[in-house]
Amino acid sequence: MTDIILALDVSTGKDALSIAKKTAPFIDAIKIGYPLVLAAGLEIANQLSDEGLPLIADFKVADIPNTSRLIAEEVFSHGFSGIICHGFVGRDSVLACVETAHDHGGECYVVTEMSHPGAVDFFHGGIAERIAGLVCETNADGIIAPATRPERTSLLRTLIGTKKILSPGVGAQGGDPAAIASIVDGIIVGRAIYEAKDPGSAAEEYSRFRT
Ligand code: NUP
Repeated sequence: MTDIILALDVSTGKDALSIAKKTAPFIDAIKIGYPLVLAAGLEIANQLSDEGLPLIADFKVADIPNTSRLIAEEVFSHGFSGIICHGFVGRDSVLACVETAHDHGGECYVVTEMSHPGAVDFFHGGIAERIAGLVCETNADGIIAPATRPERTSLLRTLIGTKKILSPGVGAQGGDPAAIASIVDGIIVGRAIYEAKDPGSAAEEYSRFRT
């Protein structure tokens, strides 16, 4: 199964709610993060939940275990079903997010390698592969891996087996959904949908890659 996940990085609650409504029939989940939450507050999550779609909190949590756990508790008490954390912080911090997610019946995704060009400065050379190992050891639910580098995401697939891969970087960052859809469980799309003249039609276009 390949889901379409809308990255709703708009800067007002009004835009977020309107785009969510227009795109909801064509998407499988909504991901929000700092841009929207800092602008509209975490309460926006409760309002977005009216669409009946899973909500993923992309705070890329990267802190000591206690702080990571406090962040994750706050996330799950606001109705999110998933959280994204960084993996480079190490096993104990990842575990804090995973355990808190599971305590609440939610999921935790760990960033293994980012999608932007600069990601190769640090994530290459074995780091992404080590993080993939950590994902298995901590019983995390899946990884975030780049649509901009399908060959790397395919390699990471061999390391995590059937755990989920959510993949950002299609559209605005240049990734081709056709090249990644068959190897991942979810394609994350932001600007190519929410900046489109007609976000509903743009989402419908991407829904071709849903399986
Ligand atoms: O490696 C990553 N790349 C990435 O773009 C990890 C992410 N979480 N993201 C997020 O995916 C990014 O913060 C944004 O919310 C979304 C991609 O948006 P866009 O480039 O499609 O507009």
